[in-house]
Amino acid sequence: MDSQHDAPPLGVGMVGYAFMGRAHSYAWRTVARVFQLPVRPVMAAVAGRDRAAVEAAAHRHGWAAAETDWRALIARPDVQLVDICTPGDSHAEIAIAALEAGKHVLCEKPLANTVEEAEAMAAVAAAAALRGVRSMVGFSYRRVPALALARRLIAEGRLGALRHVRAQYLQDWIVDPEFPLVWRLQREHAGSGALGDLGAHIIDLAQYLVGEPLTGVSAVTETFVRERPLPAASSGLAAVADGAAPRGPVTVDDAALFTGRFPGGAVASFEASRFATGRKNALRVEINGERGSLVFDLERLNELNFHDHTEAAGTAGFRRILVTEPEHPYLEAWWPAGHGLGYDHTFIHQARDLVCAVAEGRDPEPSFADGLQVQRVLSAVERSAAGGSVWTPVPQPDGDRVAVAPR
Ligand code: SOE
Repeated sequence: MDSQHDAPPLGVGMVGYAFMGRAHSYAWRTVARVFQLPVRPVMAAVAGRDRAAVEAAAHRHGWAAAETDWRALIARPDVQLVDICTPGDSHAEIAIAALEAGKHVLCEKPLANTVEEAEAMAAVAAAAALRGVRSMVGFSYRRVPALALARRLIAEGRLGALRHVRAQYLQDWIVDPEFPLVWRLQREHAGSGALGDLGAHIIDLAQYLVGEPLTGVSAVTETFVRERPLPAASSGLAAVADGAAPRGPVTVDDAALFTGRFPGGAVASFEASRFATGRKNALRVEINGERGSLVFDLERLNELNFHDHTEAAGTAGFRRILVTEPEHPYLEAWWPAGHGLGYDHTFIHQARDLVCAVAEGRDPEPSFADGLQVQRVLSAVERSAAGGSVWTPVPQPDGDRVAVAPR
């Protein structure tokens, strides 16, 4: 019999089953078939408010049972790990309840809608960790093999002292002003707009790749379309004007642009937008150091471009590393070299890293403390933009404010 079948079970319960829930379900279904794991994830139950819809989702995505109340899901004895795939306004309540009930937690990004919520979550997570209860934030792009390789190369000093971080995350799905006012465009549900949804990813990636937290930011944000038609199912958000379809205010940013500084001296620029026509899911990062540069583009996610500036100038230049060799991060379990991976694999790698940490009694990364740090940057960006792009320090993980003024 396959050793996986002998591994002890780890019951997983998931809350929410929309886009992220589908991606996570796929990962939970697949992870033990690809990686040799010390525990065997069992898809015990999924929770959602609508009984018919959640039962259909359970059936379709492979969950053994369905619950209509997330509290019932947490209380199930066959659930040891709670995977939170809901909008940000419910993350804190669900995560704290699960951790206090002794259940490990995977929480989708951004960790919360406010710094206060994230602080509470990080405090509960730190206390839970002392009891062996683990928590992790779903910054899935850390699990792109090329980006994990970039991290490895930077940590090995292959770029030398870092000078520039240039990060963009661009989409275009709400360019049409008639696109409805979905939850992602409402501050009370999403916390912020492109900033928290897309900017959170590139903030986390930049901090992960550099290995340092941002010390401060200067930002502009913009909401290009300020009113949108209400989604068919919602009501009570706005008045009907002269027989027109009811509309409601967009209460989040459509785009956020900001600069930042790292303690080691690198300067950074970030751009997150849902209005970059033609850009569907374009996440790009370039890092320049004194000894070389790295470039990553999610649309070519099996590749990492590397320029070694210590090579002779006559032949130096960017070269493409095809990140599909067995020695590359995560690749030992996949296909022969050259047979690339995709967006979906990042969620499988995330599930693998989490269950290994749980089984081995380690704290996984990114931790809730890392999620809190990203939340502090998001908040600093909003405060900077509101104050006319004023330089805004980011409180540091040790609690001290690092007073870094722009030079
Ligand atoms: C937004 O469109 C979104 O789905 C993000 O919420 C995800 O985190 C990202 O992976 C893809 O884009």
